[in-house]
Formats: sequence, C-alpha cells, structure tokens
Amino acid sequence: MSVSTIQCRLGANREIKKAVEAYWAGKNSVEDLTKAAADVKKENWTSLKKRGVTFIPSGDFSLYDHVLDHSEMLNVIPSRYQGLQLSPLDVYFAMGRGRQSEGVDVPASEMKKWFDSNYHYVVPELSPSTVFKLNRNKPRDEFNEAKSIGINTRPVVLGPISYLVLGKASRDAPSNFDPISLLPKLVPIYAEILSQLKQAGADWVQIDEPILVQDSALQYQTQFTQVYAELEKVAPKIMLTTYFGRLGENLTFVSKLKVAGLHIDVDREPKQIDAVVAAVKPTNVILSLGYVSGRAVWKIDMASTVTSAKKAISALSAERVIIATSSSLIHIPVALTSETHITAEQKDWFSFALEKAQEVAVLAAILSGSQDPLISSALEANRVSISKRREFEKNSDDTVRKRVASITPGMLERQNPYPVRREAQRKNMSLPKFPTTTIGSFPQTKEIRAARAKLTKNQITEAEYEEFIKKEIEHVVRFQEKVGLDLLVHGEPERNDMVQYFGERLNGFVFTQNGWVQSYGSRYVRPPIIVSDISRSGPITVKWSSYAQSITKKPMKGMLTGPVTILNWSFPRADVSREIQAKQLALSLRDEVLDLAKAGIKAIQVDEPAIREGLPLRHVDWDGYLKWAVDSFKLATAGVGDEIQTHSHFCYSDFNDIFPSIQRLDADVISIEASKSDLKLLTAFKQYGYSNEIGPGVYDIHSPRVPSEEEIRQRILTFLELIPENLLDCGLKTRAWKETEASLQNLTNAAKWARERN
Ligand code: THG
Ligand code: ZN
Repeated sequence: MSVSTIQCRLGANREIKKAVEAYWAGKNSVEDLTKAAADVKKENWTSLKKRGVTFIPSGDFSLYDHVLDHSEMLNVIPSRYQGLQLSPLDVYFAMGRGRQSEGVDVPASEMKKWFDSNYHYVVPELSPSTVFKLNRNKPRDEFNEAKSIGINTRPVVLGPISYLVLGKASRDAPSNFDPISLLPKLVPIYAEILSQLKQAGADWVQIDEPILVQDSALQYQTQFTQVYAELEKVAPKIMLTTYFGRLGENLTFVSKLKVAGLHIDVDREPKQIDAVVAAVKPTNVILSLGYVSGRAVWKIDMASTVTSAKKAISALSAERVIIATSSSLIHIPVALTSETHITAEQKDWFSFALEKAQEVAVLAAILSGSQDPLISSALEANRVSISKRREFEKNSDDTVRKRVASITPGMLERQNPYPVRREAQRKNMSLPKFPTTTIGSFPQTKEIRAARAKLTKNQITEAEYEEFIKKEIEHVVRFQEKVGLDLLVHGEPERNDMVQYFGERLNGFVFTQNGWVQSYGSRYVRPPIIVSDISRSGPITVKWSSYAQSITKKPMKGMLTGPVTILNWSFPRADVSREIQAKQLALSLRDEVLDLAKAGIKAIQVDEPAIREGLPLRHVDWDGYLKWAVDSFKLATAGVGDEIQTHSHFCYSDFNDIFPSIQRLDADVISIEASKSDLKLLTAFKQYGYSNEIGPGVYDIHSPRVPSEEEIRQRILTFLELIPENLLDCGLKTRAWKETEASLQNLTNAAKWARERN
C-alpha cells in the first residue's frame, strides 16, 4: 500500500510570503529568496517523509502561482514583459503583479479563480504566434533538489490540456482562435520535460488534468487519447490526476488512456468510486483514491474510509490501490499544532495539511494490515474523536432552525420594482451624474495592522483602539471629500478581512490564529470555520458606519459581506447542507441591513464576489446552487424600504452564463470589475437589457500600477456606449496610500471631465 499527498507547498508560517515581499521591497537578495524557498521545500519533503508518505510531491513549489510557473517554464511570456531589461525572476513577478519602476510600466496579467476554490491563478495568454520552448525544467530541477537531500519524490506537472484550457486568447489573437489549437506545438515540450524527468531517475510523475471533472473535457477526448499515448512513450509512469469533482461521463475515455495510474477525488464525489473501480478493473491502471480532503478541515472518519477502501482493494488488489489526499493541500491551513486558541474539544475535530498527511499514512498502514500498536491506537483515537464530533453536531439552535424553516417568498422581495425604488432613492440621497464611489476598503496600513495586533496582545485598551479606528475613518472620509468622490465609504480599517471579520463576530464559527491559506501571489486569508448554527448576537458594523456618516454631509455607504461569499470563503460544516448554512447567514445579515437603515445609512453594499466561483463544476448542478445562492442574497437585502439603495459587487466574473441569476438578485446597483477583463461582460449587460444600475470598475486594484486619467477617460467612453453612467473600482485594502490617492484623483478627474463633456 502506498500513500501520497498531492501537493503541499507552503511554509507553516507564511515564510514564502515574507521572503517574496522582502525581495520586492529590495530587502532580500535573489540568494536570500532562493534560500528561503529551499528551506520550505526541504521542510515539507522531510516532514512528509517522516509521516510515512510514500509518494512525496516535488515541482509543486511556487514563489507566486503554479500556473504562472508553467507559463514561465513553457515560455508563454506576453510581449509586454519582454525586452524590459529585467532578470527572469523579475519578469516572472512582473507577469504576476505588474511592475512600475525605473521607466518600466506594465500591468499585471489577468487572474482567475482556480476551479471552485478561493485560489487565483495567473491566466496564460496564448495566440497563434506563441512559441513554446523549455526555458527551464522546473519539476526536474526540484526533483533533483529533493534527491540531493536523499528524498525520492514524485514530480507534479499541470497537464498540457488543462494548461491550454485554463489559458485565454491574447489580445492580438484572431477572434476565432482557440488555445487548444496549440496542443500539437505544446506536446513536444511536455515530452521534453517528461523525458528529462525520466532521465533524472523519476519513477512516477503526477500529471494534473483537473478539467477532466468538467463537462467541457468531453470535447477533448481525442486530444486526451493522442497526447497521453505520445507522452507515455517518453515519460516516467504517469499518475493522471483529477480533483474537485467527478469524472462522470468522461470516465469512459479516461479509463482507456495510456497511463499507469489514475487519481480521483473521493472526498468530493464518494459516489464515483464504484464506477471508477469497475472501469479500471480490466486494465493495469493503479487507482489513487483521494479520501483525505484537501478542501475541508475536518478529521477523516477512518473506520468508514477503511470499509470503503477495502472494497476497492478486494476488487483490484492492494498493489493497485493508493490512498491519497483528494487534492493539493494548498487550500487548507498547514498545521493544527500552531493553533493555540482553539479549545481542545474543537481542535479534536480538525486536521490541517500536515495532520492530513498523517491520516493518509495511518489509513494505508491499517489497510496493509499493520500490527503496529501505534497504528491501532491512532485508529481508536480517531473513532473517539469522530463520535465526540457527531455528539456535538446534535446540538442545534432551535430559534435559528425555526427561523430558516419559516422563510416566506415575500421575505425575498423588495416592496416595489426598481423604477419605483429609483425615485425613492433619488429623493433620499442626491448624487450627481457619473457618481463615483469605491468598493469599500481603503489601504490597510502598517499602523492599522500594528494597532490590531496590539489590541490582540492587550497592549492597548479597547477604547484606545476605537479612538485609533475613528481617526482612520476620519482620514478616509476627508480624503474622499478632497478627491471629490460622491458616495463615500468608511474604509473598513476595523476589518482584518471581509469574511474573517464577520466570522469572528457571528455565533457558530471558530477561527484560527495561524490558519493561513494562499489566495493569490503573496496574499493570504484565514478562512473561519463553521461548526454550528449561525446567528448574530447584535449589530456588527453599525457603530462604524454611523460614526462615518456623522462626520460628513455626503452619503455614506454601509458595507457588508454577502451570505454566499461568507459561506464560500469559510470552511463549511459537513453535517448540514450549504443551503441551510447560507440561509442562516442571510438571516443574520438581514438583521444587520435593517439596523444600518435604522441608523440612517442610505446605501448599503452587500458584496457577493464569490457567487460565481461557487458555481458547481458540472452544469447539471448549477440551477440548484443558483436558486439558494440568489435567494440567500435576496433574503439578506430585501428587508429594507424602497428608499434604501442596495449595492453589490463582483470580482473577475464571467457572468454571461449566469446572467439571469445576477438580474434576479435585484440589487439596485451592481458594480463589476471591468477594467481588466474584456468588455465582453458589459456587452452582455446591454444584450440582456439589465434594468437596474451598473457600475463598471475602471481601475484594477490588484496591481500597484496607477492608471492615468487618459486611460480612465478612454474606458469611460467605451462603457458609455454600453451602459449608463456610474464609475468605480474594486477594494483598495491591499494598496498603498500613494497609489490610491493618485488613482482615485485620476478617477474623479475623469468623471468630472465626463460630466462636463456630456
Ligand atoms: N477575503 C477573502 N477571500 C478573498 C478576498 C478577501 N478572495 C478573493 C480576493 N478577496 C482575494 N484578495 C485578497 C486581498 C487581500 C488579501 C488577501 C486576499 C490580504 N491578505 C493579507 C496578507 O496576505 O498580507 C492578510 C490579511 C490580514 O493581515 O489579516 O491582504 O478579501 N477571505
Ligand atoms: Zn473586486
């Protein structure tokens, strides 16, 4: 019996974040950075080995993003990053985050959500003139790096078909260009990578083809068959790896591919196991069963897993079964041992990446019939933990359950349709033409983080902290008045994160001290964990919003995170459906929205940036999800009178396919990030005849780059052809004040220009 974890690349204390940010700040040399990376890799490899993992991954390490690593490796470097006199490492970072320095001014590449996770990857830009070439064999180099410290690893590469499908046509590509057409040019480079791996002594290689869990993969079945037949000739044994979903009808062709092994996600789709076992039975394929979740933080139920795995083993034989994690472990925190504040009772329910690796090893030992007393006591300890958790899960908050059960259709609707509300809102709040606003958060400065840290450590009092936050709010308000924004925000200095903040203030959540998960590049989040029924003990944001309104004559927008986004960016409980959890959240937020309105706040933004990424990976599952997701948003927002203007915001969304649902949200204003993604999006709004208001984002906040006034003017002109007037941008939390000031000044100047021109 062998065991594997499929990817585990982060340091337990965000070492890579720190090293990379220090490098960007000029405080770390390339050597320092390389050393920090080597230390983390070594630590991961040795700790997996120590825990008894047989197939230890290599090549999955990344300084920024693994898809970007592939683009660099395959020479998919858009021309705007070439000829800048930068080192290869700086070109790599410029592609990830843009660069504005010493005469260099390039925007970042587009990022997209990695399947249905909260991780963002850097989108490869492809065109007929793309010239693939092997810039460096990263998996081979890391395989050798591990080998040099005595660790034999199984290198990981993202498969060529998923790589192309995850990419997009670059701007200079003809309109009928499909990235998949580049496959014949790409496969020889993959053959080179894989044969070099074989020469270096790798027995196995893990090739990820996550698109195999999506409907679209069916159209590429010929390509899959040809490509893997070709690669198999030169590569080490291939473990074709899928995750986050089910193979479904793709299983028919996947089970016939020329590969030595197949990995499936049993955690997410336990039902697929019988069909997969039956399909591979007549072949020699080794089946890697991803039981141990790479997406959830709950301990695995070992007894039931053993029962299930034994069935597979009796059908295939022990030699043909591998016990594994379901997916990469980058989506969960690294180590439970670093948690000091979670109670012992709660800690006993969870398992983070390193503990998951241990679970995999223990499961495999049990299945191999190990007589080691340590193994049997681990199994027994697991049985006790699981039964205690089941006992805890029997608790319920009856008030909350009853409230969810008695939701009526009327609670989901505003009093009147939008045209009536618009008039009520115009009377309630006067805004000019081309009103400008921001999406909410202002830069989280070092001082803000320091004040929060001091409060946590009791080095300042609650009252001192509040004084500090009030000063920050005042600063943000005065700043917005000065640059001439119209609908103001308070800047959210009191919030660490838009989801964690609410999680920490609602009943039913547990939160970690150090449970960081990479979101993009060097940015991390600490998702809260839902453990029981959710309720609100009292107002959460009202104090700050009403303070902010009290110090300005301009209207102040209340800022909340929507129920679907809180759910999607938290770790959900497993004993109750996601729908119920979303509705419990929605009811808590509904009370908050009503409290804000009562306190005199006239516009309330309820953000749902995660609604799109939460879409199930299979089309047949979409309607069910969209129904409860949209209902939850409406439940949260529809309680207020016509005169209150509700806003919502979406990031990087490609909504064409969920347009009717966006419309059904019935938010008075929705703002979208349109500055980077194509204008395709806005075209869709026009085409579908969106009736409420839209605010197109004109400034990309994920890059430190400042857009010029001229650039913004040009965007306004394009937008105007498509939609009515409204301008804004995305959250500014990660930006520095200097960039923010310059960008927003350019924004309001451009709006002024548009008003005068009109
Ligand atoms: N919160 C959560 N998930 C998200 C976002 C968010 N996913 C999508 C998008 N927004 C990702 N964006 C960010 C932006 C900023 C940060 C993380 C994700 C960030 N993190 C700090 C860091 O890494 O330094 C840590 C935060 C802190 O100090 O508390 O700035 O907004 N849940
Ligand atoms: Zn956004």
